[in-house]
Amino acid sequence: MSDWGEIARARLERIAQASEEGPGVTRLPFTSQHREALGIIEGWMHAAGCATHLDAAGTLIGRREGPPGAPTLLIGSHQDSVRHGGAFDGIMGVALGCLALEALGDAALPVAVEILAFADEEGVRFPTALIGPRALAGTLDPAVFEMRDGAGVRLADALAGIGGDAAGAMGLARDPAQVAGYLELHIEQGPVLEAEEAALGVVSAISGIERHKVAVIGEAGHAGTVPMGLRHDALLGAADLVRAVHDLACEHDIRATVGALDVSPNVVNAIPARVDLTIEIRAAEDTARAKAAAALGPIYEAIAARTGTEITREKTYAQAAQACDEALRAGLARAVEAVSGRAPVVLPSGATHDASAMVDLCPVAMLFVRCRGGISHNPAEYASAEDMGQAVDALTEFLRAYQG
Ligand code: HGY
Ligand code: MN
Ligand code: MN
Ligand code: MN
Repeated sequence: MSDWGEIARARLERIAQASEEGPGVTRLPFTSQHREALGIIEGWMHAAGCATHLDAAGTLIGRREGPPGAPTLLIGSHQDSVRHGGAFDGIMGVALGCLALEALGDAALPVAVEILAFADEEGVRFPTALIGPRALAGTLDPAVFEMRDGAGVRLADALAGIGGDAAGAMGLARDPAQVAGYLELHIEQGPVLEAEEAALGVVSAISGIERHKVAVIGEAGHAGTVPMGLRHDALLGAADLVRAVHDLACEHDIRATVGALDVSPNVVNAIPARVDLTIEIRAAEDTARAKAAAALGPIYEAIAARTGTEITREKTYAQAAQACDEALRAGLARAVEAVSGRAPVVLPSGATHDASAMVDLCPVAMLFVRCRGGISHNPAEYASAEDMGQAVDALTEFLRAYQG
């Protein structure tokens, strides 16, 4: 095992402390935890021989110069986590990118290299995500800066709090001719590599995703006096909907989740008046996702009629499915084979990533690292030092062989 895996383990253990209290890692964008993490990541980038700066979208960039006028190869992932998430999702890709550059030493490359630590991929604090990659790709919608978090803080103000600048972020679009491509190393967050007994995998495509905000509106009433047949129980409607979403996903062979649900008035002796919930749909093909989303309409109508409720919905987010670049994939596959002695597992990504937005700027490719038990978005998320060491070796090998 290369020492790089051991160094990665220690660094990730350290940066996991840059978190709110509570189980696992909670490091949301533009917070004091994010600021603490930036200081640590800057050290990683300096150790890799990079000059660093924070761009206006809150992305920390470590740059290693290449030949004059050469394009730049981007390597990165996100620094933020979900609430009480794991210590590897996102940040591991930043750490391993820095270590591969460190391992490379002063070997000449035909390109410049930038390591990118994006501020916000999870979209947990604000109802948007991917600000950093979208700024670089020139696809950032300025409206996102007016969005507010649960405490009413404007995104623009939170961004300014760590030294970013909304107006400046709108001017960060890179010239595609100057970008050779984008690589993202990421924990698999699923069970496939473990089942295949493989440390590393090369990603074929990244699933598309859409999110809906749904309200089931019934009528509050006394839990003791209203007969069952006369109720308009919002939670009964929501319960039917949760089951219907599950069954729809199984039928369409896609993934759909009711992840958040809020009952009001949420008291023991009142019939629920209203339930607010989210529905998230993911699929490797956008047509499959659209078909499943369209099937929700009649489901809402049937449940509303059956339970005497009204159901409203709003699509709040969508990201198209993205294929990874063949040439970059082939380079990663050769590198994985060189360091592991076996052709890599090739698999789709059910999770979305910063790469999903970078594809609007340049060719992208992803290297997955085995995830114990396929557990992620959970404090138990784990990648072994050995597998991380192999990922660093593979990325170093990729860079050594890279012809631009
Ligand atoms: O939700 C996702 O797929 C990613 O982890 N944000
Ligand atoms: Mn991630
Ligand atoms: Mn995640
Ligand atoms: Mn990502």
